[in-house]
Amino acid sequence: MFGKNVICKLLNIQYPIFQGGMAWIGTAELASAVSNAGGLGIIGAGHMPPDILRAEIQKVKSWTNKPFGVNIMLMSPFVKEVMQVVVDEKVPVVTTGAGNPSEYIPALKAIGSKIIPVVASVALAKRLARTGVDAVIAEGTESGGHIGEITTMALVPQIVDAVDIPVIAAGGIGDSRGLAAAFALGAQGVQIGSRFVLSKECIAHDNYKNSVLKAKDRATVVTGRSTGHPVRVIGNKLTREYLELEKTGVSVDELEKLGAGKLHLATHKGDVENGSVMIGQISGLLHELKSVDEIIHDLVDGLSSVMNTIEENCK
Ligand code: TUI
Repeated sequence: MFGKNVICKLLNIQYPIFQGGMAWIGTAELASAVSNAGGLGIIGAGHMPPDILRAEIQKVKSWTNKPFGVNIMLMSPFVKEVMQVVVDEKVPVVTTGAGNPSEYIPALKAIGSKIIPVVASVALAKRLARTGVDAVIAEGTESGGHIGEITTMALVPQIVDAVDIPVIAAGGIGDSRGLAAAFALGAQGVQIGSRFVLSKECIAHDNYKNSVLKAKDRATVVTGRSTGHPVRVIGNKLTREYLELEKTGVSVDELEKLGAGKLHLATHKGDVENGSVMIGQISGLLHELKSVDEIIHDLVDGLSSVMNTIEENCK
């Protein structure tokens, strides 16, 4: 299976399944486990300083000899330095998020990295396809963390029709049905975040995992629409305060002050009331903690039953 899949051939991986490069959560532990299981593990650089990122990359290199990636958050204050680290370390795959990575593409291509930006619109997908990126990740608004406006269902086929490079679907994919749906929309691969948060290898605090386990379909809210940087998180004390402040029309600076350090507070300190529990809408579907290996095998093994269901409905 997947012997002819263009993403598997492009990246030399077994399954066209990326683990979203989540800040503070996509550590060397999770990324190496996903790569060892045949997917593409991705270190989430988030706001990481360059020396910490270099150490994470070196850990992944010592824990797997399979391809892996780094996600660079383009709003990071260290973006230039972390780009230099991925170039120095010759990271095989670089994904980017939260912006336009055009200025960094020549340096990444020069060292042979595959560059696969996350996009949330057709316009940016088309612009980046012209700059020679290897594929794009079309991320719907169902995703956790920093998001765009368009749903995965609407975004993926529009991007598939607009570009002639491979498309990886992201946002709202949690099981084999989501994987098959992504293929049905024309994507050649998927990126999955929330499902991997509920893995044994993920180092997030138990309180973080438990609040994801408890989450139902309407558990998440979107903060930061007024700042132009919407973020999907589980509704809690912090989001109630934040959304109240947004209504009063305080400055972006004030809102950013309230948000600072809150992801780490939740992922590492386990304060899921005052911290930021970034997760996708699909968390309502996720009820179990499993190993990365089991998650990947469930996704792949479940495909044939989904195909049968599709055939039954088409008879
Ligand atoms: O980047 C993400 N998700 C993230 S990054 C993150 S770290 C963070 N920490 C604290 C506060 C806020 C964020 C948490 N989650 N996903 C990829 C993604 N990229 N989603 C949406 C976009 C995007 C949005 C606009 C990509 C490009 C874009 O275009 C800008 C332009 O110039 O056209």
